[in-house]
Amino acid sequence: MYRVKIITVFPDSFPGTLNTGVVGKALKNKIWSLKTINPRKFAKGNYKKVDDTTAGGGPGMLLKADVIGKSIDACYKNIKSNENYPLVYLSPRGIPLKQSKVINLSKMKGINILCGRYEGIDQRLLDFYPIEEVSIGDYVLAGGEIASQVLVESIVRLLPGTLGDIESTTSETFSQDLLEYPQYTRPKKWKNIAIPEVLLSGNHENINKWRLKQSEILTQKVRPDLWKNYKKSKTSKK
Ligand code: 6GU
Repeated sequence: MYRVKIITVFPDSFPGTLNTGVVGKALKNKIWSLKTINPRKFAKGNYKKVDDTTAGGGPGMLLKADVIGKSIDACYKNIKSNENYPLVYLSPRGIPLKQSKVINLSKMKGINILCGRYEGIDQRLLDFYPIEEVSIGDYVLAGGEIASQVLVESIVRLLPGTLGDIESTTSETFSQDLLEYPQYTRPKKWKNIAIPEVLLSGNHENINKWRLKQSEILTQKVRPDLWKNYKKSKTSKK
């Protein structure tokens, strides 16, 4: 069972979308488990403060090192080797998430995730713990909760038993750098638009060729960055 622990000041956000579809089914089938840790549990005083103003002044509040530190320690309490349970901090400052990273994370025993909120966390947490800072894209969310669901869903769908055999074949080698080709289903004609003839031909060699070509055209057009990688890996594999 792949163990997911999430440190969040908004535990009500979970399981959220992670309870639906194949990922929710995998949760029920115990392919993975989910636990949230609310830092407030470790906060002191009447107000149970988890955040405070930034040293040096300026706007916003930071999650406190003492409270978050205790939350991280709680995640690792019953874990023998930390190496199999990486600690990921979700923040817009992190390394952009890629499928290659998702694949690596899916091969671990589990993951501990810290969701950022407010202006971020005390820098000493990042210096003290082996934290991987990860971003899900170049835009700013109000917190890491939705980002963590993105990350967990991308991992769980790769775990053995989550997807059927048919679906699981698409994450192969350098198809990773290509966008998916256009797909069609019945009716054969819709608003007077027909399904491309080759797809109805029954000739699988031609169909595969057509699909690859369409993927290449699309990738070249909308993702020149992926297209560059694809061409590079294609020539190096020849
Ligand atoms: Cl992981 N967190 C926040 N707050 N904003 C983001 C993000 C994460 N990734 C992209 N934007």
